[in-house]
Amino acid sequence: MNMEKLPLCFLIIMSLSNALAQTDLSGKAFVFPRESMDSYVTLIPHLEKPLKAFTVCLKVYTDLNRSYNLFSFATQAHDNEILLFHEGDNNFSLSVGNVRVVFSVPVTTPAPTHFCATWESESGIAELWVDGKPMVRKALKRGYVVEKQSKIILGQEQDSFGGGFDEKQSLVGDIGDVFMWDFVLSPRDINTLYLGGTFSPKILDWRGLNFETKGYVVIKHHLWA
Ligand SMILES: *[C@@H]1O[C@H](CO)[C@@H](O)[C@H](O)[C@H]1NC(C)=O
Ligand SMILES: *[C@@H]1O[C@H](CO)[C@@H](O)[C@H](O)[C@H]1NC(C)=O
Ligand SMILES: [Ca+2]
Repeated sequence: MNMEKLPLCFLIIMSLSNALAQTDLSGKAFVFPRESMDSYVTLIPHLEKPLKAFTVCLKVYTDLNRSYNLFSFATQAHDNEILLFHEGDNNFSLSVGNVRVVFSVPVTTPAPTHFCATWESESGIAELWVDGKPMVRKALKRGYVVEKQSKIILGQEQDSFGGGFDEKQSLVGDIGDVFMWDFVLSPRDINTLYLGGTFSPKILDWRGLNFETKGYVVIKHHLWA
């Protein structure tokens, strides 16, 4: 066999399967049109090593008043390895390694809202940015390392690895522009993202997303600019 042809063949097959597996969701959102305990989206990350820092950004549009999940990253050991969660009463929590800090967010009428949560092991500092504005930052799990063997789920909140859903914690509404980095983005970068700019994230990229949907989830044009 020709040694020059083999790698080329291989490359073409690899890029084809990549193209099939990854979807550019720019301009789109996942819509969860009704409450359920069996509709969700699993995101498959590019995560090669444990995390000593991260930034997760996403956009959500809902008129729910009750608690609901924004981003649920579970491991076998910790269902809330990373969790961004609305607790009710405009309290949003970020959990790392099953430990939670709560941010009180002044929200008025329902509007598409941009969130970025950041955490870094070295300082233990957790930040929550809402529509480009920082909440007061807090201490969370200093020295911890986030495990990489994970299930990332949108729409439902995991109480076990890939399961343990509660319909009263499901998202009803739209979610999109989900990105995740393995470092803490600077305030300037978070502002750029909020204003519609993009960077190339390593772990999750909305412009090349590997995902699976289950149940009643629809992909539609997003309702925000
Ligand atoms: C949301 O819940 C709060 C407190 O439970 C209540 O005062 C408020 O009217 C609710 N808002 C809506 C839109 O249901
Ligand atoms: C929201 O936070 C406030 C202030 O910490 C607290 O009094 C309230 O009980 C919290 N509400 C929920 C639903 O967690
Ligand atoms: Ca949980």
